[in-house]
Amino acid sequence: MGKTIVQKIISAHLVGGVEKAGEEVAIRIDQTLTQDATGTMAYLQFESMGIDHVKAELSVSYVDHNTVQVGFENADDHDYLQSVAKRYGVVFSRPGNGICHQLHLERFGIPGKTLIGSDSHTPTGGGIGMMAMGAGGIDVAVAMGGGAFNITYPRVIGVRLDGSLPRGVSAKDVILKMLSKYGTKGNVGKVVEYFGPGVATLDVPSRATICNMGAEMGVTTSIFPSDDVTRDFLAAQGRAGDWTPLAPDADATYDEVFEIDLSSLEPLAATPHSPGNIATVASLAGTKVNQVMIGSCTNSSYRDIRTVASMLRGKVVSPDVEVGIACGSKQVVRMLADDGSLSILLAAGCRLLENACGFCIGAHMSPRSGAVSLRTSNRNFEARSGTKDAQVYLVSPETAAAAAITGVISDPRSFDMDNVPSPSSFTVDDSMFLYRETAGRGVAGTGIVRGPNIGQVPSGTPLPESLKAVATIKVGDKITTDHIMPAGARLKYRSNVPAYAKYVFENVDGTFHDRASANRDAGIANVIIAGESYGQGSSREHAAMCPMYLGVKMVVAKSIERIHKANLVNFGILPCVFADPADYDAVSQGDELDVADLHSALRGDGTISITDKTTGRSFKVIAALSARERAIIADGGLLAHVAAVEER
Ligand code: MIC
Ligand code: SF4
Repeated sequence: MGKTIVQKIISAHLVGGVEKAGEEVAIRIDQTLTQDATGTMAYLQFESMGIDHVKAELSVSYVDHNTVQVGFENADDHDYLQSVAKRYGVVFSRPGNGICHQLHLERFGIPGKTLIGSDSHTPTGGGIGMMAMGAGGIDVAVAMGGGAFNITYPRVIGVRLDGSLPRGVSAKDVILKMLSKYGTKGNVGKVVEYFGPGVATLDVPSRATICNMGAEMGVTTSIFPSDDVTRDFLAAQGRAGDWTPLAPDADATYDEVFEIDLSSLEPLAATPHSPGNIATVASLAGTKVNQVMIGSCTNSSYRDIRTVASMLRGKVVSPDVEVGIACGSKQVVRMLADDGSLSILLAAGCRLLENACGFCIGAHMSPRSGAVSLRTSNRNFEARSGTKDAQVYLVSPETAAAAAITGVISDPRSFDMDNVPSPSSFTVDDSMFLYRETAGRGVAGTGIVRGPNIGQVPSGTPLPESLKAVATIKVGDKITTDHIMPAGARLKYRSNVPAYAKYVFENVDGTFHDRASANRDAGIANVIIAGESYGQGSSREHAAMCPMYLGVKMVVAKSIERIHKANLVNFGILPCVFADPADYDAVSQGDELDVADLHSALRGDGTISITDKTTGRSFKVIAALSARERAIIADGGLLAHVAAVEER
């Protein structure tokens, strides 16, 4: 039977398991990427593995998240990352070079290769035909050391694209259309493959935007074919030799097919507070806007910002709107400077921000209280902008620029704008990538710089046979990793787990840290009770690592998202789902729970009985884990497991 693109890539990289939807397979990883906010822990874990140098074909360490440098912490992290990259053979992208996903697409992505990154938007690489996936830092560390990456062999959603996008409608509207169909939950274990005649009408950055926000659907990854458009993009980046064609077999079949006629799309927006709340821009027109932020790894390409500049040419932004522009890379900034777009943006009154994650992660540019903020980024979770009551809408660059001019949400189709063709040559300047010559082997004897902000990775303890526990917190559906482990102002504690753990669930229940640590100190295990789609969003393993540090032993939810579930396992927290979702309603926060016979349950089918001592009821939960995951949990997490295996 014919294969889809993803099936072909998996077959070519398979090192273990059976190629059957729903089964765990192990695949070889060609390239890895890290960013600074997850990277310090990833490299600390890599160091603890005792491997002499990286074994992947290419590993790149980007610094793009924490570049604000208020206090010494960010700079300590940067120095550590730079020194560890040199020592172990990792290419280092200096702060100021740009956002990891945009840079990786421009300079390193290769069709048909596998990539994992310690960032959930790593699937951006699908725009160039890579099988690119987000993962926890420790999984990236394992892949850097030449180890396999484990995924569920996916079901494939084939999305057939027809027609071409009308003027004023762009890639963001395509992925928002996808989100209106598939939502942000219920897509675990699937990948999205785009095909059909409409594919050829989209340039690589547009394809990358679409793959980037596939992360919001919770799919493992999204991918486009590698065709003439891909070839021309690589050639324009001076990388013609990296191109290979990639297409599904003629008789490939998809598990389901969704058709989008690009010509019929209209401008869309994700309304507060979820990327899955989709409305048409027309239906929101007239809503007063206080802030417009253009950039992030979703929409910060030359095409995107140049289009915005063409809309702002000769105009000044509304006096009531604060407008910020953050380009994706130094390449983008230089090209906009050379073609005059930068001057247009500055003349229009835009605030030019550093080419980094910045506003997207709430590191700066938080809107004023109660503001309406239109952003071209990918997540509008409550409080992520840094302002809890801000109303964040996710829109295309065109819709953002229209609002910047008028001060209200406006349909961009009636505005003048250039149709920006894909450049025949990009400005290539790799001077901010260090250690390319020693990539893959490193420089032995390099001292690793560890400022006071560089802490240690906490270690887990083996899973006991039974737990005397309490339901320390009960939360609802769609709890994101931003709810569990806030970023923004707290981002600087990423390398210091005891300091960062003080903020677990900060915006959900400010007392959680004190209650959980008191339980831990009294020998009582903490259990998190949650609804659907627990752990949506980012790959940050701190959302497992910090709860582990606070003595959380179990999460019981209606469903758990892929990367977060893997992170829970890696940090020795048992991820379980209710056998009967109705039992969720019967457990209350504060209930005392008895959990018995854990090891025998894990040796069996994973069904665990919990007695709620407060209500006297018993209910069943299921730990659906592979044999590999069960062994990791039993030993108290991946690092403890590796040490235990060496000892045995
Ligand atoms: C995000 O967009 O939420 C982040 C910040 O890039 C995260 C990574 C992190 O928390 O450091 C992600 O997407 O994985
Ligand atoms: Fe950075 Fe935002 Fe992209 Fe995350 S989503 S990598 S914070 S730009």
